[in-house]
Amino acid sequence: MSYRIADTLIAEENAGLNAAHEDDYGALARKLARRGLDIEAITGAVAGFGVAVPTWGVGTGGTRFARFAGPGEPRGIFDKLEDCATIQQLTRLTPACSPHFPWDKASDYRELAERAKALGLRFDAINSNTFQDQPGQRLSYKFGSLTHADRAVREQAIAHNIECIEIGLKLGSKALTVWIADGSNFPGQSNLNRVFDWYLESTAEIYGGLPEDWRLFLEHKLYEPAFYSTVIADWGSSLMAAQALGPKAFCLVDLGHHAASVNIEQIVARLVRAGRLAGFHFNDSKYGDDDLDSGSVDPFRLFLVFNELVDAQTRKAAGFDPAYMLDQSHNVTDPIESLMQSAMEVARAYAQALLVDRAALAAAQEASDALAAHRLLKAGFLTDVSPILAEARRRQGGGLDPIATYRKAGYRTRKAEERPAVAGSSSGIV
Ligand code: RM4
Ligand code: RM4
Ligand code: MN
Ligand code: MN
Repeated sequence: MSYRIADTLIAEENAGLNAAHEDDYGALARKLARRGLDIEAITGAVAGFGVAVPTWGVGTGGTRFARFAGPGEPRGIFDKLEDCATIQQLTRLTPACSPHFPWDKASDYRELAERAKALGLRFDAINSNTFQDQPGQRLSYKFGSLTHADRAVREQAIAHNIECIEIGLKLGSKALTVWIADGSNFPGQSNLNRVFDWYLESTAEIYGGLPEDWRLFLEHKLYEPAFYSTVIADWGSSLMAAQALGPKAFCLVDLGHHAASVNIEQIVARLVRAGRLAGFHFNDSKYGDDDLDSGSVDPFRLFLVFNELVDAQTRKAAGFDPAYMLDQSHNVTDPIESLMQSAMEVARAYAQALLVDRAALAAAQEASDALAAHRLLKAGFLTDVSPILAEARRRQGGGLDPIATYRKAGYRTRKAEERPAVAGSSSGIV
């Protein structure tokens, strides 16, 4: 039997923190009441919020220079599920995980689905991978996959995506996320229009293989690993493709996939308006696709994204049903701690955005009162909603201080004993 944190330990740890927590929650309730806000409504909304954990995030990540493995890393998808379940057990914010194939291949998907269910998890969007070659693979993706000049390579990449849908059906997933690394390193290396035609042709075949109730998430990224041009570099290309494909195709926003100064919240607003926002891969960055922990560098930007989302939710924007996922690389921390912290930061941004007085904001905007409008946003952002997050966790059996309880439990040490390091582990992104 592998080690799991006992619920009784969480209860004991919570008991020691509860008096201070209740004091803080009561104080925040009174403060919000003075602003005409009912804390219970916010706590209820946070309790209903979920963000999926990427299975590749529970392994230690690395850079193109090195990966410094940590102790007790998951050795395969079953270990990864256990770690994902631990994150959910303590935070109650991550009821689903988003798998990546072929990294998470299993010999028996029914067994995998049952294991996830027993751990209280479900599967969110399936991620395909045609950005690497796998051992024994017939044709190489070195010069592209869905947009390779050779039809046979394109067909192989399409077949992989169809296989991902088949696996996803067995796991109860309802979406496929396609991110391709295709692009070029030299001006002139590829015809910028021709490759887009191939992208549309290939994704149309994948789209044709979607079950009725599935969605296709198209993920754009500015650069890397291609450094001159990337086929689906931006939200404009992504939206053109989604609109060409049909109503089940949507545009996924990975926060790290834009030029450094791009206004991501405005992109979110445009995609909501077009009815094509798939959802998010949350992370943070300073320079590029850094895959740093959500909210660690620029929590205000995360808040501004949620400000757009709450705006859309409040006015019941047509077709608005975003999927929330984390997509991070944990190079210097315990991935479980980073993922717990990140899920809480994402929920924090949501709670802060819920505090914004939208009627007053609309009035300030109508009156062209720029400073008043800005102060209304800041009032949400600057409120410490930690007691709300803690209360939402506590009510669902989670930890008042998840990271402290995780450390107290000695989970990682126990896993280091149970999971001897294996060569060539599929953990983490390098
Ligand atoms: C670094 C740096 C060093 C080089 C390594 C491989 O980015 O440029 O000079 O030794 O790469
Ligand atoms: C990419 C992109 C994809 C993720 C891979 C591992 O940069 O963000 O979503 O699947 O990394
Ligand atoms: Mn991503
Ligand atoms: Mn990325």
